[in-house]
Amino acid sequence: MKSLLPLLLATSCILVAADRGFGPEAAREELKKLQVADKLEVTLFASEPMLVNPCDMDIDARGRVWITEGANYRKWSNPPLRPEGDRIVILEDTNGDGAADKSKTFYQDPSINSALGICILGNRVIVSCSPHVFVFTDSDGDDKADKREVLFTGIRGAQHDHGVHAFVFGPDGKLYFNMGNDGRQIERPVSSPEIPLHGPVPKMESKPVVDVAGNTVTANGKPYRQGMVFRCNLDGSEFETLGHNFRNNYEVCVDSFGTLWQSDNDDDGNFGVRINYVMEFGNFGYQDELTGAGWGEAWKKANAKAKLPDDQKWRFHWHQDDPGVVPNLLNTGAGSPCGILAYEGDLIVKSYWPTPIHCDAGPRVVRAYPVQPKGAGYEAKIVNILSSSDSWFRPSDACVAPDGSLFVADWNDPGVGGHNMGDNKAESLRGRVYRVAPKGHKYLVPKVDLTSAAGCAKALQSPNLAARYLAWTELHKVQDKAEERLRSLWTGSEPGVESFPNTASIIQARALHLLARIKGKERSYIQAAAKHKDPDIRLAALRIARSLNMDVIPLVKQLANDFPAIRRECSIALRHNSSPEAPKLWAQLAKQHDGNDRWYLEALGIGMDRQEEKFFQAWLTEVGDQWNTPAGREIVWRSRTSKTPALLAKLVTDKNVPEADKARFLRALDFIKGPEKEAALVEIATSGL
Ligand SMILES: [Ca+2]
Ligand SMILES: [Ca+2]
Ligand SMILES: [Ca+2]
Ligand SMILES: [Ca+2]
Repeated sequence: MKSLLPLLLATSCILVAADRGFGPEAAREELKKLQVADKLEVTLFASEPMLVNPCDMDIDARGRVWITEGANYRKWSNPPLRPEGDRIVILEDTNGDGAADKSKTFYQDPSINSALGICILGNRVIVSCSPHVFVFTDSDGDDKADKREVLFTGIRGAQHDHGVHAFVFGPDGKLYFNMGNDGRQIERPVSSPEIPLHGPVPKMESKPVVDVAGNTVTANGKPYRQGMVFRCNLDGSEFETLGHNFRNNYEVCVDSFGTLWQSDNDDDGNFGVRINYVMEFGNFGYQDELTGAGWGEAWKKANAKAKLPDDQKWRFHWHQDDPGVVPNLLNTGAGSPCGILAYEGDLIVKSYWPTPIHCDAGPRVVRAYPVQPKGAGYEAKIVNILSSSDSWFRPSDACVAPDGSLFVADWNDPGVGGHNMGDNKAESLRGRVYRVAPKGHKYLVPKVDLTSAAGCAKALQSPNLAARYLAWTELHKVQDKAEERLRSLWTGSEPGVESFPNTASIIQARALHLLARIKGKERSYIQAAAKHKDPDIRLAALRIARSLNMDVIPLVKQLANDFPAIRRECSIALRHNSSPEAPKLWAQLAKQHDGNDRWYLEALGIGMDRQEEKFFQAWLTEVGDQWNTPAGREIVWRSRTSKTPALLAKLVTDKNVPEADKARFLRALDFIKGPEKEAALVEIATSGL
């Protein structure tokens, strides 16, 4: 669901809509057009009229599918196709045949028309619907909401695909979510967050969110721009901006090591859809960082001398050649990226790694992106899981069920949303949910038992996030009473671990997050994790220490000569760290830059934020007159200090530096202000070049 060319397509297909079948029988017929990856099978879990127009989906620990509907999407909300408002429905398979046979309405109200996000946390449900993020509570367990609260408000992008998106529960007990570039700002209520269960949201006093870095979270270039991604506590406190300058980053997912994955949509028609590893606190380059100019300007400038091939456009679209921009993980061409998840089960993809699985409603495909580390970053492949020759197949979201099977919601429309829908007759709105699993794999959902540590430990191993939330919360609550059981997961001796042979470290990481949050034991578990044989566990150790506001200096010292990805995380841990040892440690990390690893260079840049002068000087002191090496030149290019302009001027006026590199060094000067820069410009101008 995202703005796209199919607007045209949608209009031309409206005529066809009338001839199309409607209801379960038509859905079963269209199911035959779906193509699924080898050894897997796709079945129909639910169809209209049980649900229509699924905007977003979550699956609870009992394997029930929750859907936010979008019958009242855009112009169809005024007057609404459904005057009572859009619904949140719960679809349940009560007899284990793999198809829903029961549909309940959890909540219905115009205030959740076309809600783009739903997240089930026990008896609480977080619903993202610009301008608000609501928390609904079912106090008596009858599957009907009893209480409505406002967690965040003041977000722009109401009835827009680029507003606020779904929340997910992280392995650290925190919430992660994002908003596209129409969200722009976020506020929190000042007084009681509770409002009447139904009806328009009453006017409430609110104030802008200021994040942990001290920045007001507003897309005004000071410093944030465009789409952003966030982390906060369950109550919305300790709010962090983890990345910015996306266009329409549709959903974020986080794996058990705490690594974030996201998709982002291009300016439609420019073949620039991308998948990102979200390096924390990075700028992802949709607009010019300095001026906020659109990417077209950079593209025009680049083409002024000679026309560049179109397949180079993405570099300019995401300002990939500017210092201070984190590289893309994957470019996937044209599309309309929607829901994403970090798959950590063993039914769909056999991987030693958490695998992002993602819906792209444009090319009508659900893909897995198996990821491998590469230097301080990652590389990924593309594996198609589900696609269709039916032009109405529009995968809007994917979720993993407690048995590890993959559920896919299908908006079902000739277009991808983007302010339009061709399926727009109230009496015949369509929407589907499919289940993908190995052939013949029955939909059996293990019962979650939270009354014992053993039951919780089992649920913590579930591939399903709602089950993990329940387990995490209970295990965290009982603290050291669960330590023994968590230790056996941590050391790999828990029987359950054997059923996830490929994901042993994933389970260990989940246990670690809890062990390191047992009061008084934090340090000893983080220490053990920092010495662990799996680099991702060492990486998690640094992240947990940061999350607990511990002194990270001893850890950085310990890990400062480790693999590039760990050193990347060391640099990020030094960001805004005021220890007198930080500059020297950063210099130690900088000296290990190989000159080619852009991920590493950007991590160094993030680490030196607000302390550029001190950190850069520490590096200069160490390297002395040996700064002018391939790696040293990159560090100069990325730095923004009073010492930088003179060094850049040296490079630009050096006859041995190739012309293309000179252009890069000149561009780097744009990011620096002050008299040193002016002096450098004069030097370059008078050098006779
Ligand atoms: Ca059934
Ligand atoms: Ca209730
Ligand atoms: Ca989702
Ligand atoms: Ca539809």
